[in-house]
Amino acid sequence: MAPTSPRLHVVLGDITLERTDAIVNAANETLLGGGGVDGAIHRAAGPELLAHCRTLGGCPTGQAKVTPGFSLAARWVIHTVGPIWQGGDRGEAELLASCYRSSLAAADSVGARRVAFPAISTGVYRYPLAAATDIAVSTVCTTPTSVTEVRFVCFDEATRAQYVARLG
Ligand code: AR6
Repeated sequence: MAPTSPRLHVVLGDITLERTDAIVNAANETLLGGGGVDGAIHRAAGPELLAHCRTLGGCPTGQAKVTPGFSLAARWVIHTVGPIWQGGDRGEAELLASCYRSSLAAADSVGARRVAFPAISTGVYRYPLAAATDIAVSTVCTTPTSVTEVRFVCFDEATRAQYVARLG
């Protein structure tokens, strides 16, 4: 049977507290941690996550790699690397869409059915929020996947409002 689109939810909160199959990390190409949601996920997962990430050899922008969640409530962490916004003519939109597609494929590879996403690239990487939100929602809605539930976990009200405006 062909997979149907996942059910979509928008929540305000801290993604490290999500009790779900997999949370997505907005990482950088080293996969060795950083600030923002990446730092929060590493702190909450514990040092085993960094030790595991050291074995992965990094991750190119637009792709994703999956690890266990270690001390997190989530079983898996899907690490994806969003594009740094450079004005919009450096393939940023396609790379951001690729993050969402690759993360859903990574979820499928480990059988994760419920996945939580942060607003990839919209923090330190400065991707304009409205455009990033359009890509997040449209890509998740059009990518074939066995994931049944996607939660967009927003860290601030401005982000939540953007997702709500798109999802109704
Ligand atoms: N839960 C949910 N969302 C969060 C959390 C949290 N605990 N913390 C921050 N956010 P950013 P990027 C939101 O900067 O733009 C790191 O240093 C945040 O408010 O974390 O993809 C990496 O190592 C924003 O809406 O990720 C890379 O070097 C969103 O998550 C670089 O930052 C993304 O912001 C990646 O930059």
